[in-house]
Amino acid sequence: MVGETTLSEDANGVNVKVELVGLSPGFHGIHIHENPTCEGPTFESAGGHWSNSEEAVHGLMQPEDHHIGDMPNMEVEASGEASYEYVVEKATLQDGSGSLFNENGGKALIIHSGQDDGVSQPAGDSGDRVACAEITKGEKDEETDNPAEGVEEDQEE
Ligand SMILES: [Cu+2]
Ligand SMILES: [Zn+2]
Repeated sequence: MVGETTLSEDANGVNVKVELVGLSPGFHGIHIHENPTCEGPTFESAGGHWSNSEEAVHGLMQPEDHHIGDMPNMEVEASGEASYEYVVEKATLQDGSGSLFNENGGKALIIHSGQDDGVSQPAGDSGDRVACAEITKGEKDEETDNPAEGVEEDQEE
């Protein structure tokens, strides 16, 4: 897989754009996880979902507060290509409440093997972590290689 992630400040939060090729067709869970660390092949190093509230639970379909890092599924076309865009509300690339650089100095964008059902804990039953991009301040064009799975993802801010 080869992909590129672009993050930009939006009036309503942080705009997350992902362009990639080489992922299996269908729906894939995609979230912002709490640590800016992508160590393959399992990417457990990225930790759980980014949450800035004790009460938050997983899933955009939850009636109560959900993880700030929860996002809708990414749809990959039959060709293996995907073009994804979503604005993460209450998030910011600047300092202060909801900053992606609070706590651990950054975050990680993770794509899963399966679909996020929007309600199951802790991650929507979306399966293995198949791609990871580190989100850190001031480092552009960072690449994360996973020799074990041939995963490669570029990330820009
Ligand atoms: Cu995830
Ligand atoms: Zn979540």
